[in-house]
Amino acid sequence: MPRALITGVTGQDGLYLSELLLSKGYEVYGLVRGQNNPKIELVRRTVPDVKILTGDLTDLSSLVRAFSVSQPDEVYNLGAISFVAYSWENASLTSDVTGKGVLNILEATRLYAGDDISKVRFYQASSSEMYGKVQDVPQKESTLLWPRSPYGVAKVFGHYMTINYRESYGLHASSGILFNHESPRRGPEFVTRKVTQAVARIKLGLQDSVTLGNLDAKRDWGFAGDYVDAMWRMLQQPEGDDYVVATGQTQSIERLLEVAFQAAGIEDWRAYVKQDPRFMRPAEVDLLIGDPTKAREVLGWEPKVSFEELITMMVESDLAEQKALAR
Ligand code: NDP
Ligand code: GDR
Repeated sequence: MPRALITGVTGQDGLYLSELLLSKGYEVYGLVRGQNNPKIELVRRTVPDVKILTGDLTDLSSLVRAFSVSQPDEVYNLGAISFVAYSWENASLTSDVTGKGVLNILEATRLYAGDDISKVRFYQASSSEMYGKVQDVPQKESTLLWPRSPYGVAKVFGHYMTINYRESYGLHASSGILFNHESPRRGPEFVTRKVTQAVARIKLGLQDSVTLGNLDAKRDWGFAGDYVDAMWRMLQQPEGDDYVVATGQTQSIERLLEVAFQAAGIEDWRAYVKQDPRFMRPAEVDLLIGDPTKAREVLGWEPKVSFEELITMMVESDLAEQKALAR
């Protein structure tokens, strides 16, 4: 039975990846940070077969212990401070967790492997935010990185450190440059879920409007359940490498609003949307659209859920959740 260690198991991707690996017969260990982390219950309820370990990406010895207990064949580093807006307010912490945390887990991986670096494979959750002020349209693996937030800068550090461990030590290390991916499990701080949750509450008469920031930004949005499959596929290749994972299509926030409100049977979204500079960012990433050709050709990966299906799925899930809460 192959063994996997996942950091960030309490997050959106951690839950989907746990389900995928368990369905493939893996023994799955999940790293959970903090004392009495409330999300531990979510993991226990959603994926009860995951074995929970305590640890933090900023604490190398906790990572070394997690490796020693789990003895993994595959490591998926999904843990991060992942909210871009928050990263300006907590830039140093974001650098420590999202950036230097990658070095810590790479080092723990190398210490665990000892003389046999081939005994473990490593996945790093890199991000399209690294492209920032985009230098190519669409963005591909070779596109110059130009991050626009402390989060993006920290991810660039993690990305290059992953490549460096591959080149320096021969570690089977892959960096998945994933574009935005969403689901009913998406945190409510991110724009898709903020919108679908608000649409559900507006439809049920629990809220009058939703207040957003920049409506012009464009993102390449896919379904998280599809994207964790690409992570797994990367670690099944003969060599580690870097891959863009994206749909190849981009949508504006305005289009997101149109689709989400329509999914709840509301045609005129403009009547319910306000803007506030509070939600604008010091530097914006205006346009993301990925070129997933390499992932398709090498990994045989393709997204299965369309943007419209994704947003409709999220609105329906939020309607059910809000109805249950209002009862
Ligand atoms: P989430 O924000 O849902 O999950 C982040 C996870 O990281 C949580 O489990 C969180 O734990 C954990 N974490 C935070 N701080 C630490 C720490 N100090 N030590 C250990 N773990 C920590 O993110 P997603 O699931 O959406 O994303 C997974 C990864 O992929 C992240 O690295 C993200 O940056 C990256 N990514 C995501 C994309 C997306 O569109 N979703 C696109 C590209 C990359 P806790 O619950 O305790 O806070
Ligand atoms: P992003 O996702 O920054 O792309 O990072 P987010 O959903 O936060 O923002 C997307 C775009 O929407 C605009 N926006 C708003 N965003 C939020 N959160 N709230 C608002 O009210 C709002 N109004 C407009 C933003 O300005 C932005 O342009 C996500 C995270 O998952 C990262 O961890 C990941 O690396 C990238 O996707 C790829």
